[in-house]
Amino acid sequence: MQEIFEKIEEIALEIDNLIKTAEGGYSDHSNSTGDVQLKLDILSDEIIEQKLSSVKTIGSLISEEKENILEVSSSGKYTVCYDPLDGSSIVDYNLSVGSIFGIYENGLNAENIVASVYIVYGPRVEMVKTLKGSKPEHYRLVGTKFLNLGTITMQESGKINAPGGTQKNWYPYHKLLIDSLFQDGYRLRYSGGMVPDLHQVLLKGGGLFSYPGTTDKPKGKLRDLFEVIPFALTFIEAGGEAIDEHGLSLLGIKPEHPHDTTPCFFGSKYEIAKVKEAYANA
Ligand code: AHM
Ligand code: MG
Repeated sequence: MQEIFEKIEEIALEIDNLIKTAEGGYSDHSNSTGDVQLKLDILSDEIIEQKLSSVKTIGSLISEEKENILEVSSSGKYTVCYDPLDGSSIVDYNLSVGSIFGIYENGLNAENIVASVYIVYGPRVEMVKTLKGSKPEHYRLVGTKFLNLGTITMQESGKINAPGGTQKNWYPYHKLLIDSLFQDGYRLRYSGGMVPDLHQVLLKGGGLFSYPGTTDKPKGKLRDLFEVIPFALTFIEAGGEAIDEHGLSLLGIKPEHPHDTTPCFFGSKYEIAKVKEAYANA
């Protein structure tokens, strides 16, 4: 596992440099979900594949940007699933974006995730590393080294509300939930990048990030293996919660296909209890 973490640190430095120096805009290609890929998506994906395919403990790699699983070593016990550059719709407008990694052992179910790492490329580059059973560790890039800033623990409740999805397509009970949080004094914080948006909820110790099922996308938008499950591990180990639209832990989901999506809610305990209440009779 240590070698995987070291490679991810090298990847973070390279992708950070790429974001700052490479050409923006779209390529001529689409990914497996049908999104037109940015040039930066393709280059970031290449960096990760090249760095991780030499790690002997990794058996296979699955990228959000590719349809197929890449087998890299027959002796490797881990599968690493990654979103190379999350935030395609905002990176060219100079908002913060991220990379997300989920490390799985013995099959691609949420209960088999053993570690997750995400990197935020913002005014600073930060990384959060979570091993199953331990508190998430928070790092900041200083020069070319990641400095450990300590562990992350969430409080019982927070003050921010990050509601994803197109509002005109929200179900009425979801709108009631979001409106009630604002009525209670919560402040809107939503950039359109799940990595910085969730990072903010975590570091502020509480609040809610939601990406619900909507009338046009009943299964939500965010992908299980690359986005939802890695962040679920981080939130739960930090003492928060991460649930689906049935109020069940996101660490129980069993994707049928690598690119499946699930409606998802991440937050501190108080706000997640509010989600369960709002969705109970949905
Ligand atoms: P991407 O992987 O194509 O970048 O999409 C994922 C992003 C998340 O970071 C973010 O939470 C969500 O899409 C935002 O979607 P929307 O623009 O519908 O709010
Ligand atoms: Mg993404």
